[in-house]
Amino acid sequence: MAKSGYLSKRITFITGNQHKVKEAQGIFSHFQIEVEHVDLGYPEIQGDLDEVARYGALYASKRLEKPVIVEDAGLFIRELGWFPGTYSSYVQGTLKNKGILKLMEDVQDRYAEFRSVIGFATPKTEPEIFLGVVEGQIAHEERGEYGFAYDPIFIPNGYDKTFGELKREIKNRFSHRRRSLEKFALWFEDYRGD
Ligand code: ITT
Repeated sequence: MAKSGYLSKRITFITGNQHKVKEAQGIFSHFQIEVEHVDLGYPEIQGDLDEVARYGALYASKRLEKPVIVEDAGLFIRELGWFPGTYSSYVQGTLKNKGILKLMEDVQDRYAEFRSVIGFATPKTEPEIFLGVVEGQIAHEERGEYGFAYDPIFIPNGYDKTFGELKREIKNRFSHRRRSLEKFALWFEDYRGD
């Protein structure tokens, strides 16, 4: 997939989440992109994933004075009005998976999707946005030790295992983050800006 003959490129990934860094390194290894991780922290404004990523990327690129990516992600459950969505991080720290399973106790329609939005910005240009989605179902119980956060309760379509039961390499083949990062990587390979 990587274009041979191209020099490797570097991108700074702003996140406080080590799992995201490991996943990004695995995914970018298919391209000639090296990841520099910076845990800078940026204000997460109230808004949809796009707005959060746009704002965060611009803020971080201006602070560090270089091009950066940030990622905003979440689990969206249809029957719960797409909750927890942009509140995923907060809900994971409060209700946790057990609380979500309780809300879903007698629910038939278990459709859910993980969404990931990468925001890329430089101090001088408007942010670019890359969306990745993976569809699936909410399990009836937590299963598996791999991954993080909602992985043990999310069964991707086409599988009978949760993300928590799938090794990182497998999740990385088709996860929401794979899809958003891959879109970004394909675009970034040809990016000639500063
Ligand atoms: P940042 O520093 O990058 O913001 P974060 O963990 O706060 O890291 P988000 O704001 O993007 O990340 O919140 C997304 C939350 O959604 C995250 O904390 C998890 O609870 C959940 N989530 C996102 N991607 C996930 C994945 O691949 N598997 C399981 N849960 C995920």
